[in-house]
Amino acid sequence: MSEVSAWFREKISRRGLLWGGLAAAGGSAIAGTAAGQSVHSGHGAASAADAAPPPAHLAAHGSMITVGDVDNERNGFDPSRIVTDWETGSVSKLPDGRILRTFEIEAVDKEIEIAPGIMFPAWTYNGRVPGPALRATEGEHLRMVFRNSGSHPHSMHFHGIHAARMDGVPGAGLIDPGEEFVYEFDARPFGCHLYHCHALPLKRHIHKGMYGLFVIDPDPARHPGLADVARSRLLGTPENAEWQEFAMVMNGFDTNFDNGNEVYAVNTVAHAYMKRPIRIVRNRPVRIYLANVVEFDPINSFHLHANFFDYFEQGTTLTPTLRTVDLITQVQAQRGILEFTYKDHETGLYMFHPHQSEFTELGWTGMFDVVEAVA
Ligand SMILES: [Cu+2]
Repeated sequence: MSEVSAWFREKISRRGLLWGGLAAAGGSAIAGTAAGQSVHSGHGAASAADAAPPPAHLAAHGSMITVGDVDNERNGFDPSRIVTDWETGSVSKLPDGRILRTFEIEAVDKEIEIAPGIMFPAWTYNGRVPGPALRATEGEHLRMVFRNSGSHPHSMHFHGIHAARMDGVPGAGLIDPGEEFVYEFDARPFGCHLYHCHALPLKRHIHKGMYGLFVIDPDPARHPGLADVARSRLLGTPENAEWQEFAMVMNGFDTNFDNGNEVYAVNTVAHAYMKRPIRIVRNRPVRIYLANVVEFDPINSFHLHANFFDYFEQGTTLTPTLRTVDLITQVQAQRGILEFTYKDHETGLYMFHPHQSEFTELGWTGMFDVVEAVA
């Protein structure tokens, strides 16, 4: 058989078996771990302030999205909450007056449900995938207290600037189960960064779920020419409060360990934002912190429907690196900030998805529900 036809047959089978009405089969042919699991239905997703109720027509069979609901409560995290949930740690003052920001992160083995009835034996930071979206301000001193309660040696490798001995491997090295290590460094440069485990085999440790956003907001005092822009990014300022900010990590899951993904998503749960669209207020600007951590596939992308956005590659500039685009591509570990508004649009549902149709159909697609101001 030619390579091409084998490839085609495989794509058809993974898509056809999992999605649409056939999902009632429980996905057991797709996910080894899902064999014998019943399809979960009737679990209402925990309500989130920014999540709209599922549009009836999308919940129907045959709409090319997963059937049934993931049990967010059992997972211990809800994509509708993760998308706005920033972890800011605890703050104290150093003797020299600078801010010390401390984060506590624990590696935990945990089986999570990534699509209705499809369980995945994940390795997590703080019991969630992606791990907590860490957020700090440029110039602060950061202390990352990492405890490994998992079954394998892990580490934390931060994208950012730090000493060799604070690197997640080599440098600090691997942290064994039961051990603790404290990573310490200053928060720089500002931007939309990433952290992940650096244990080998790297692709396994990453695709099992050990990654998260690491956002460093710009300090307006350090950017006099663009202080207003910097303030709009700085969490906690009135200028920032106007923005609707979302944390999105594009990820994928190899459920049968064949070095290919069977399920794709943004923030882990297939089609979560199709079933519960992300509500945005029409006349307020939107900012997305977006990272790609998909393993096995070289690139991912983000396409916005009916609109265009400005893009800040890696988030390390205060002026856009791309203007007026409706699609960006990201290789593995690439990330950036998207800014846009729907203020001149009519209200309604606007889709976002990668432009790799296969990823879209296998779970990575969502909707914004653009509404007038909410009282
Ligand atoms: Cu690891």
